[in-house]
Amino acid sequence: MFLCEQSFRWYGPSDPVSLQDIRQAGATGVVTALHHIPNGEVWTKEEILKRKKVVEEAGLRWAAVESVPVHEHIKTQTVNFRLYIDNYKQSILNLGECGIDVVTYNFMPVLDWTRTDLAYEMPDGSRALRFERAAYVAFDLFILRRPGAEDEYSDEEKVKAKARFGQMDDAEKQLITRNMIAGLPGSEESFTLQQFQKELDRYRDITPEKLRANLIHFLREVCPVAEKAGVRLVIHPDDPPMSILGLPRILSTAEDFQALVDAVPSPANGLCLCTGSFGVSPKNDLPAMMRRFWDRIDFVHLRSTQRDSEGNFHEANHLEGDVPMYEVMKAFLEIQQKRQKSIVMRPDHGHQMCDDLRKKTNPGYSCIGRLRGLAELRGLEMGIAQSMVSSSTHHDNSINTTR
Ligand code: DNO
Repeated sequence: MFLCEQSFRWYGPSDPVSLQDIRQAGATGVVTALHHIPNGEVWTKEEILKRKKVVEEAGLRWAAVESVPVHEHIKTQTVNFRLYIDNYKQSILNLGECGIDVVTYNFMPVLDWTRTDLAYEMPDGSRALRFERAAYVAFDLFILRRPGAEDEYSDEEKVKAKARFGQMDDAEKQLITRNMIAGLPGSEESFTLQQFQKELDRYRDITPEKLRANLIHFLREVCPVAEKAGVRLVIHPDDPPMSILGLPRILSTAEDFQALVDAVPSPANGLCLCTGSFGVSPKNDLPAMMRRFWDRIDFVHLRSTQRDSEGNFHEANHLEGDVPMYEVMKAFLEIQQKRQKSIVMRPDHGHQMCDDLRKKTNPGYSCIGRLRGLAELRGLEMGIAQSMVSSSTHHDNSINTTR
């Protein structure tokens, strides 16, 4: 039976979580990126092999890249974007030649993932990442003061945001600014308010249709190279799955990914199914998406979120919240049997808890919370796998695993 390849994200040698920690969490794979290489430059074989060696010397496998970032000029098709596409192709070829065959990327303009609060206290004292709608609207209207923003919110939202802003002291205003635009781990970019407004201005004329066309152009250029290199590109969905600060976002639903497949049917055009990102929208049926895109999913992020009727959400424990993790895992196991291969999975994010509360950690990427997540997910997988085996044979009901 094919079970998932359990992996852990690692930000590289400066990550406070060590490769040994990752091994002790029970992961066999590492998901990492060469964050020290400036966005847009080629990842040389030398640099790739250096990282690969470090990972392998720790007894682990470099299972997926997350991410080779897509330069903003590619997304907007401005200035020297052709050079950046050529560089991207070269990085993919180099990764393929070094034996790395899953590459994650995203096409979210300017900002990667976004939260208002990185230390939301849960009833058990652990800390979670949270998106608070009123604080977000308050940031947009009264801190960023984005031109035209008032037209995008309802009167009720504006009243709530005003009240929320009134409660903020200077420290909170600075904190929310930092959280929103100074770059969460892995985002590759960070901005001041002035720089950020400039970035927004560059997108003034970029509609969602235009952004999608630019993504399709990028995929038409890069997928043939990826195919040759034996690499699958997997796009990470928008997090959260909606437009942020007026910026277009085009990978928030199943139909968004379908549009990419229709335009670029290349087998190299894949999906990173991030249940926490897609799961914020009640419209996304995650087990159905897993089954629908079964042959294009080569990387899975497992995480849950808890939303409320006001548009707030926080990150729940991995087996709680709105993501139906049992059904997701069942579908995940099914597609791996159908594909006859193991697919890389990582427990996404995790609460800051226990000892980690007293340490400096990367938001969402502390060790113990993810270790808890992985342990729970592994147990869930084992239970489902065992019952799948037991119901399919009367004689041998042990799991003969292949990873
Ligand atoms: C956040 C991550 C994202 C992701 C990128 C992929 O925790 O899931 O930063 O790595 O969007 O390109």
